[in-house]
Amino acid sequence: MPGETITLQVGQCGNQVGLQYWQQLASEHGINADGSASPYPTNTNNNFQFRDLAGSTTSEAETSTKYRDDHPELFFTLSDSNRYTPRSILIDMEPSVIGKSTSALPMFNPRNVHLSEQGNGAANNWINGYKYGTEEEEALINLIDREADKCNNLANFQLLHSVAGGTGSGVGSKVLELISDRYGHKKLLNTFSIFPSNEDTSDVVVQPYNTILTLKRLIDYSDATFIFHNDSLNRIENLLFNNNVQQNTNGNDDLFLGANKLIASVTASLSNPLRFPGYMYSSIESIISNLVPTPDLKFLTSAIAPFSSQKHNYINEYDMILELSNDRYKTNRVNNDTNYITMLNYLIGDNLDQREIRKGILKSQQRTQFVPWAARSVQVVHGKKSPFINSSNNLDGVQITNNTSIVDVFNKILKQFDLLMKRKAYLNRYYSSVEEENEVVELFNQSREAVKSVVDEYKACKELNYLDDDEDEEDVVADDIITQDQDMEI
Ligand SMILES: Nc1nc2c(ncn2[C@@H]2O[C@H](COP(=O)(O)OP(=O)(O)OP(=O)(O)O)[C@@H](O)[C@H]2O)c(=O)[nH]1
Ligand SMILES: [Mg+2]
Repeated sequence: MPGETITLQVGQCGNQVGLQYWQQLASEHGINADGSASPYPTNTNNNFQFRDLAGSTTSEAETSTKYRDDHPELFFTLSDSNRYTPRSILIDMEPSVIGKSTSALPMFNPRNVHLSEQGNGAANNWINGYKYGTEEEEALINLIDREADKCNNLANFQLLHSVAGGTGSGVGSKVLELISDRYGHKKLLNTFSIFPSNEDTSDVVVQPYNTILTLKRLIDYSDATFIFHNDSLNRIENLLFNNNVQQNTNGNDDLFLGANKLIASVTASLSNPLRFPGYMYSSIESIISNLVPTPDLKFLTSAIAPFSSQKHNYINEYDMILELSNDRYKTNRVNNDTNYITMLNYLIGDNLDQREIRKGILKSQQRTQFVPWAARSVQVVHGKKSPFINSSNNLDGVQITNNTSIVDVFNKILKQFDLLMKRKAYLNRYYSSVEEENEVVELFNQSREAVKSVVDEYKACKELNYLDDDEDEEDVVADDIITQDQDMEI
């Protein structure tokens, strides 16, 4: 039996993504906004019927919790009065976003909400968020411990946040540190980290500072980080829904709604085999260990197949696997030089055709450029559709990969960071005295170095002898590759 997952949603982005995520999980398990459960449908002769306890006086809610084939309890607690509550902790430094979430989904436990008393937010400043998290350490740990105590067999913590603002980045970093300190060796810690739009100008000029500082904590404490890039999410949304996200927006909530649904879809799919058990993957640990071969290579990318497009109501398994390998649907940009380390395709549907899957795997293996030392393994997870969802698609697909496109993502951030740092632009927002200035500069330098080392690692992993344990040799390899890349640019 898999263990439970505790979610921490921090800051505006974390909580807005969190709302979509919980709405999706709730609908997949037939849980209403107030936490009450719908009766569990059973499939007889392809007609869905509600299981009934003939002659029993058992209430509808009890019936629905006793006779289930799914496992909502991995993500929800169930109260004595048969109400489901997300195993989630909601944190922000201003009240409006969480207020909207708890109104939309009263199933959230109000005791799991942590809000700053001042209520002004962290003003897009990692240090403000981090300092606040440090002051509130005890309250945060109490919340986390209390939720952990409710689990029989806690498997992992997952953090939803943006890396670029002040709260999700700064308080999020503190939360990672606290969890790692207390639970780190025993429990998995994974993050869903949203990266800002940086194609034109980033919407807040200091975002590269916040991103670099957050990345250092992700590098130090996370076991696996799923990266979502707002630019790529907008692009996929335009492709899927054939609209222009930038023009169809009115107000901040709508601006991110489509992107957040995409993130929620990937995040929910990840745990599909645990919540709707089949014969594959009985734990989150086994899924993550398939994706992350060494702790130095733990930044993951995903792709979402065009599940909502009317053109694609029916798609077979072969086509789905190929669609998922289409770079257009990746949540972070990849290019021709991208090498893959691991690849996991989730196909979620009923009665999957094994022959089509095998054909798809073979084709995808031929088309994918793997790093030379990795098993050229295109893996397929057979997910089950929720009996509560009456979607018009026969098959949903999500792909999660570990690949070297992270080099470009991180290099872009390093470049933006260096431009700011060279002129110490806006650096004074991060300190209030000369002593603090030195500390802050040191903190930035350490963080930059850590991010650069991940870039070097992902470059080095393209080599055949990457796994050799001769450190000197590895350094040489890294240098060689940098030189090669520079040559190519020229
Ligand atoms: N995908 C997505 N991105 C978001 C959302 N909300 C904000 N962002 C992005 O996140 C970054 C800003 O982070 P926020 O989450 O708003 O900031 P915060 O964590 O609340 O921190 P402060 O407001 O500074 O206290 C910007 O790059 C936004 O584009 C959202 O709901 N979805
Ligand atoms: Mg905010």
